[in-house]
Amino acid sequence: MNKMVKCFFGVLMCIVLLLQPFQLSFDGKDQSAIVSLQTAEAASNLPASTKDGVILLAWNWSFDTIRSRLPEIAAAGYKSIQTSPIQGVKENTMNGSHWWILYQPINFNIGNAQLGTREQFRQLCAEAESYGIKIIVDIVANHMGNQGFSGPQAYMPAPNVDPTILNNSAFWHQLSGITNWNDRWQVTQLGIGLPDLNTGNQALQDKIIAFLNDAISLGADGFRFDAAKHIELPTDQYGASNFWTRVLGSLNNSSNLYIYGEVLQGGADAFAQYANYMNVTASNYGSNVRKAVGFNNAKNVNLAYNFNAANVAPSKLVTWVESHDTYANDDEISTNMSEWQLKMGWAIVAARAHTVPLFFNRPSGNGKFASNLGTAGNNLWKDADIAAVNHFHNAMAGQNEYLRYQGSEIILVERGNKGMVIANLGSNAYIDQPTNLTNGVYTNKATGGGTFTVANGRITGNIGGGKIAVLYQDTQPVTMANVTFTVRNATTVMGQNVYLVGNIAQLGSWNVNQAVGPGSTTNYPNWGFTVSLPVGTTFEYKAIKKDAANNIVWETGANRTYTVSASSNVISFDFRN
Ligand SMILES: [Ca+2]
Repeated sequence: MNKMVKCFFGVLMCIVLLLQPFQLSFDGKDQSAIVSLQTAEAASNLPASTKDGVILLAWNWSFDTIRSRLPEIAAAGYKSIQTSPIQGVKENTMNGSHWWILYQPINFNIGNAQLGTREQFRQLCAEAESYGIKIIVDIVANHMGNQGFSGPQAYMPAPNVDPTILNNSAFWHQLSGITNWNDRWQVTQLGIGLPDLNTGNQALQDKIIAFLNDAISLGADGFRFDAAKHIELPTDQYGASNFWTRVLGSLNNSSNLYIYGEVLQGGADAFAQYANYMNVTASNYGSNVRKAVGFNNAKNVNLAYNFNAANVAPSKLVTWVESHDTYANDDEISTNMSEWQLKMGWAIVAARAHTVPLFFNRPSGNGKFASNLGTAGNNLWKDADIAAVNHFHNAMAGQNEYLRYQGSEIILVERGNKGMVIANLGSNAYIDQPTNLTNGVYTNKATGGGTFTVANGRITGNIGGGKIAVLYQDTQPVTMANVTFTVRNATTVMGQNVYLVGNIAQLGSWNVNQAVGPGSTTNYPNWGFTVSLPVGTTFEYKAIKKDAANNIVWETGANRTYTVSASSNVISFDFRN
């Protein structure tokens, strides 16, 4: 069934469910039946874990804003969503140009005016779970909000900082700023224009640990540590502490968390050392990708090869074309990049193996900060080409990469023998390159369209100027899920049993001789069945009563319908006499 038909069918199903609320009941923890139906297909196309997928940085989006967009986010292929910081902050402004307020916390509690409450955060995590989407939370643990922009006030805590933090002098480093960024002690022990917390203090660490575990208890799946470079390592020569080992070692469910630190490269960054404790941000690579696609530089795709990350394994790197800092900060490092440049950069970054690419969502509207805090940004994150590259990334999980170049304006990112993304920064071109791809004709899944042919170890085909080609065969692995049915109150006479029959092969294709059953009668007159079915399958079915002579009693009324979810599939209904 094609996608259009499926979508239309999904709408129909919702109406059916609304009209017949008592005929099907679902065992949903937090998700409704309707959500399960919408999510089934999307979730089945996302990889299992954050490290195999791509992250949407839903910058400044409130919890409710993110929650309302989950179907679109899943459909666009994002495995994970990174929130802005969720802690209480020093002001309640919603002015978009004051985004930095979210990086000026006053406590280690969940909830602020811009993003929402602790309960709204919980609801977001619960609903994201039903889509197979992970929630990564931005954590500000290096510093608190300050009193003013400049001078000594920049290093004084805001008066509304949690008094149990504000009034404990042991919780603060010296209240002055870094003057030498090549001095590791200064980088970790002095302020970055903000009052620096004494992150080596165990009682302060305990507050942070409790906060992180609270977020985990509500469903957080990982953390991005803001200004991680400014929190000392156990291996630092001066100013060392056990912050990272003790805090990260105290997290509940830690083996399932994705943790990365903002370790912007430059100065005394100790970049490779951080990678011993967490994943880290390949900020130099972002700079090179921006140059590669011609931003303030002559286009040169060869620049997009080297991660330039102090030999840290690519599997420990978070990559991006731009970050909220390069976009939003006063130095405007990437602010003037065009959407086309962003898209081409993303095609390269997200086509590659091993790293976890992060897509930054710019604010919507005209001007740098046109939209209010709490609202969604512009729509580039769900652009058809961006989504096609995301789906490619997901489908290629586990495949190694091989980068090829056709001149300085065309890059071919090949993954195993399964797929390839071609980004053409130049004019219309004929691709003719060696390849390891399996022989065949590949249809471009990006908007540029067209087909490419692989034969005799070469790939050939036409690509439009400034276009992306996303090439791979649709051989999605089928995920199976158990679906349990309980047919209630189906009383039978001697020799008669209850079966399920439906329009799919696993339910006999409406052939009563191949119906599933008889059901378990542990709780007669209820009949239980468990059937393993491919996730995403939509099917029609009915219960029947059948005796040894093959006399059939069909349920009355319309066929029942269901779509197999990736998570819970529990169906229970009364036999319609
Ligand atoms: Ca610090």
